[in-house]
Amino acid sequence: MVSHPLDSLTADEISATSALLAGEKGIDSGWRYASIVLQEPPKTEVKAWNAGDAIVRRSLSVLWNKLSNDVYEAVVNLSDGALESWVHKPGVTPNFTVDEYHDCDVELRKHPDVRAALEKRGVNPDLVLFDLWTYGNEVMPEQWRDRRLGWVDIWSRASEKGNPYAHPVSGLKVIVDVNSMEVLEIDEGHDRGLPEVDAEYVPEVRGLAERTDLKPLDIVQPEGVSFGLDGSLLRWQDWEFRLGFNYREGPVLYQVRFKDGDEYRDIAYRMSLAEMIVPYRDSSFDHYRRTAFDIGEWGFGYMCTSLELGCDCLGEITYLDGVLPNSAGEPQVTKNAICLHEEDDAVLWKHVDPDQGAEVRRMRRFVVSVHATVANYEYLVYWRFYPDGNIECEIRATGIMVSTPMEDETPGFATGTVIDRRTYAPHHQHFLVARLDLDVDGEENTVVETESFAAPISDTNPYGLDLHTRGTVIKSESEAGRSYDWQVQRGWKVQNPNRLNAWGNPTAYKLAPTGHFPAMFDESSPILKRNPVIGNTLWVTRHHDTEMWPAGDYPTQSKNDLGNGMSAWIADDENLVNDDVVLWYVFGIHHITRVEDWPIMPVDKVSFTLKPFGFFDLNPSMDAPRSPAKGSCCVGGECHCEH
Ligand SMILES: [Cu+2]
Repeated sequence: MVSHPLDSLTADEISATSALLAGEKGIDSGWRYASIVLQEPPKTEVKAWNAGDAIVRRSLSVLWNKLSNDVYEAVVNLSDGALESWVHKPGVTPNFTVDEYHDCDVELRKHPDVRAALEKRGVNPDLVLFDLWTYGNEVMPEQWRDRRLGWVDIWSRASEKGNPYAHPVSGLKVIVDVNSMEVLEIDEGHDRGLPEVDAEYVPEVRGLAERTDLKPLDIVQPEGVSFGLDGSLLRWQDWEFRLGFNYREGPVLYQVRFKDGDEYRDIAYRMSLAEMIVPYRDSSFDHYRRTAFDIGEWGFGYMCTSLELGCDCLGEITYLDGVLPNSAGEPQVTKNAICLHEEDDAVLWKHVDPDQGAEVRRMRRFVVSVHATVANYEYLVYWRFYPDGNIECEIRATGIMVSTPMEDETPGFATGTVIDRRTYAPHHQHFLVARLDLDVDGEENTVVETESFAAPISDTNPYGLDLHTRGTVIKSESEAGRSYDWQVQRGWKVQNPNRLNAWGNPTAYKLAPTGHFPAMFDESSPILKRNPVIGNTLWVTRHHDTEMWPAGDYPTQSKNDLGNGMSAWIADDENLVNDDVVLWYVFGIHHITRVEDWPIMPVDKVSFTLKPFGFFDLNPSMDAPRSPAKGSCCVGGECHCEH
């Protein structure tokens, strides 16, 4: 049931879209769908919409003809059952699909030349995994630049139940036309064999006994949960937001508000992860093509997997299914793709008065989470809401690192770390770009770059103690790209200059930068042309409904972001003062590989936080309830502690 204009497409709406396109345009098995997604109504329309108003539903499809490789964007009006637009998009390559990944594996598995190349190296073709990757334009072979081109990495497991990413078949890649699944080239370099590595992570395969000294730890909420979900609308404590899910971003948080007294106050219109770029920082034969744009090239939502109670999420969980199309345009349901739950997070606030005793409140947080498996890696995404007004986005990366055999037992390795016998793991970076369409008390906002500095010693500052702050308004898009500076504790406040708090200052939310690292690329590197966004910590743009993907609408096989990406958006130098602004925060993991990340990587965590900064007139969690003390010594200020 659709009850709001921002509700994600239902299975029926996906089916209706492909059925209509089959009828109107003869779309059949000679085509593939890259995506079918809700065509979100313009922000102005959504904001003007009231419960009970009519909802006009539209889908946006991207599809291509496998024979001609011609790409089309189709907008279907689902309310009228009409095709509203059908636009040819020359010169672009849509995202790759999960179906192509699987089809490629099936085709290569039976391809005689591929099998022969593996057997020549003593690799059992029945124990390999064919890992299809997309190309950046700069590394595509010249003669195939007009094709839908994939390159395939080959991995061998030691046994049927062994780690599929245990042994890279180093020095052997297959180049495939992904439309026809024709093998264009078997690219053969060196053969370094399969070193004897300690790669197994499943206890039974390792022959390892699991430890037995852990007692059960369970989370129970005997009276149920304290949140409510009404359609896509989530309410918990003072928070309210809508939840969406699509093939590209995975979860999307819409219309995030906080109830302050009787007023629901706007904080954000839309928040999501808009791109992820993982360049491997190693130009050798095995790795020079490895520059993954996992969101734009593959789709984060497509990679989301089903979650298991007790393993992935602990406690009283509400699960939501992910409903997405396959490449035939049929709906596919990922059961339990999104986990919603409350968590205990230690202490929210506390003070011990020697006379009156302790006042302490537990921090409870509300979490929206998904897990995506992107080939060898997993990304776990947590959007967390706190009673003090904080919003946190945390990413955990785990899974299996890409490894590579070396020619000899070199102890040090320039572009990676030696992690096993004659094996290194190349250094790489995981850049994430969060799209944060903040609306602090409405759309008219100004971004102020804040810094701290020591005031010089003077008559009024004789001990040099004075610490001052300064703020610089980011005036227009020619100033869009901002870098981090640890020395001045730089941060960014999104202020509403039209609304003052009780103490006379503009209400604001602050982006406290963490998890950022410099891109460390030569200025002329092709990856920076494809995605210049990674060259800065933060970008600020004026809101446009069409400006969604910082590396461009179609980053697969792209040369640059000039079509509809960051460089194009900021070229017109639009005003950013007292206007509707969007923040693009670049963060992630600078992964200098570790031995301890092998054979499976314990989660690496990065996060950033949006904090109220004068948004409220005081701590908004003053009404947090006392937790009933359990068999403890202090209750309601009275302590009877036995020592
Ligand atoms: Cu990594």
